[in-house]
Amino acid sequence: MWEARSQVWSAISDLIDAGGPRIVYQPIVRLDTGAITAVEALARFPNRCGGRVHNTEDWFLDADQVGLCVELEMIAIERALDALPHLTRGTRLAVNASPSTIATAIVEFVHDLPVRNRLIIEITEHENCIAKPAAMRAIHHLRDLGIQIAIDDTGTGYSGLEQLVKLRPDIIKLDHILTRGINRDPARRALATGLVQLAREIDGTVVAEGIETSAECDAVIDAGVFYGQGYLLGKPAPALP
Ligand code: G
Ligand code: MN
Repeated sequence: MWEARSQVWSAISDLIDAGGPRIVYQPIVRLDTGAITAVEALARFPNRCGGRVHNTEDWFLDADQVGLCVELEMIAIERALDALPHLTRGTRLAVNASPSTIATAIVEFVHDLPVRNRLIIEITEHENCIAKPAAMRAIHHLRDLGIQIAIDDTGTGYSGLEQLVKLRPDIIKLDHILTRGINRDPARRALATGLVQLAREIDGTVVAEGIETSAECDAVIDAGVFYGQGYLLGKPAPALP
């Protein structure tokens, strides 16, 4: 057990020492014009760790188990921010961060960032953010600095309705599970429409994630969603779109 943990710890600290994960960028698009409004930075890892098959989520789960999650997220964010000076005018850069990282490391890091008002922080769903006062304080602070807050993967994990009404995020990202087949499912359409209405009330916008077909794209537009992301609109790629 101890041996296994120490192997995981070594694999992750080696990766951090080597500069962290690779970063790819995926466009977030205005659905009526096709214009790119933002780019999400996504971390990409070796697909094996110590002989085991490992996806991105496995790497972050392992890091969490050995107490390196904040370090791993921060190095991914630092690498992602390399793109900030190269972004096209008027586009924003979205990075992913868990409530623990937001509570402990992000504020200090972004404080001296010159173009921080072009940053979006997507809160990932693995922990309950609203139950963490330090994360909530940090989120207020980030907003005061001009940073937009998105709730990632809305509809799954902790990214639920209570979080939406308490955080009142600038951006609600509709999880791809809810976008998948939305053209064939009135229940998914009703959820999307409801979130659009909620977004209006809180002065936010909805981004539909994981749009793969034009039928899904048409259905989210019909539901009143303005922005989208997904393989149909642009795949994650090493260069900025
Ligand atoms: O958790 P988050 O929403 O930040 O992660 C997005 C993940 O979904 C990335 O790993 C990205 O590569 C993947 N992704 C992006 N667009 C699509 C899509 O259209 N379909 C599917 N299945 N996955 C997607
Ligand atoms: Mn995300």
